[in-house]
Amino acid sequence: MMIDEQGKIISINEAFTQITGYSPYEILGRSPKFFKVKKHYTSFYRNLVYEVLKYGYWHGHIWLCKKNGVQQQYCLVVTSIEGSSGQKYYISTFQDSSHCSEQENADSNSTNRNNEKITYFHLQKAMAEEQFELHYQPLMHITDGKIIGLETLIRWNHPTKGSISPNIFIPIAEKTGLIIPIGERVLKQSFEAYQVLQTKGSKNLKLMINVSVKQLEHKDFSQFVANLVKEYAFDTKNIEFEITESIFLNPSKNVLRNINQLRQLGIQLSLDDFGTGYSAFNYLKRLPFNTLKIDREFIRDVKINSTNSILVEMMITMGKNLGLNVIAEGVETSEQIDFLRENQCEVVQGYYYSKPLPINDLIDFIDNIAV
Ligand SMILES: [Ca+2]
Repeated sequence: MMIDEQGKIISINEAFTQITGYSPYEILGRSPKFFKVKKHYTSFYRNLVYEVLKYGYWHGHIWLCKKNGVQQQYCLVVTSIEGSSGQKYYISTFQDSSHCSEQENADSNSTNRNNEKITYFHLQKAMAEEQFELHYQPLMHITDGKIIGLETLIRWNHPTKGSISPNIFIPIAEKTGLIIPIGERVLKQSFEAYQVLQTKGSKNLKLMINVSVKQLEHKDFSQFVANLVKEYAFDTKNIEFEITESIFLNPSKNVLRNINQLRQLGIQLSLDDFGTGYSAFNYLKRLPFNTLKIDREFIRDVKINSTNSILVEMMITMGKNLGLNVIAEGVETSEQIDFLRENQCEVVQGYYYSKPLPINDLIDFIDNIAV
């Protein structure tokens, strides 16, 4: 997490989101006071700030409240650095306290196991009580501002803990095997929503659905999809499955067979969160992808971070040279749109156009563009 001289959070990394459950949208621009918990006296925080300002460094244990309401102790290190024109920045990194000492390691592991058990139980309950909800984020063409498709995103509306990020519960769903029934439900509901859009007159939109490698490892996955395609009688060329780069780590026979069969069904494949994972560019030719989705991490500060702007340019050029569609994720500002336009990346997704919407709001959104 990076904080500027005015005490505003200006950058977080993906690990931060994974640990806390907060996305950049919820955190950027806020004060670190956001994470205060009652377990610490005000003097604790005052002392921390004093030491960072005086010595440029602080480390110690700190309790933080994650988005799901769970308070956890971390090892925090804060260091101050100076920017090129003399302005100060503060970098805070925190690690699970288990990394701090062996004894704490043992304690924390058993706590983690308990958390997992609770979450597994909660996930099952969430399925039974239909606490999952699908939202759909529009994919937009920047030259004419028309919608060309949508990505299905899952939410967990917990009755007491509120909205829980998929970053928190999908890894547990994957670990426990619950990703199979959850993924099936996501597919079925997405198809239903897509059918609604078609009856409302939105034909030929691209339907993009996130598919976990764990789903692809299941031997019956492509058969399940084939049955669904038959049931809904969609033109499969409009259906695209988003898969992350972890697919390249020793894909099993089942994964390769499922991918083949999905391709035979006419389903397109998209490489999701491109740039964050394992893929050396030459991996790209190994599996038959149609689309690259450039991860939001690169898009976010593309106008202020020259490394990222070079990387994004490269990704766009490379994707196009390989004959792939290129989509930029997490687009929020007109500056980013300008940059992407200059670099011929025409399809984008992000808050600049729309956040993920429930199906009825998506229908309104489409109607409003059409007017
Ligand atoms: Ca995705």
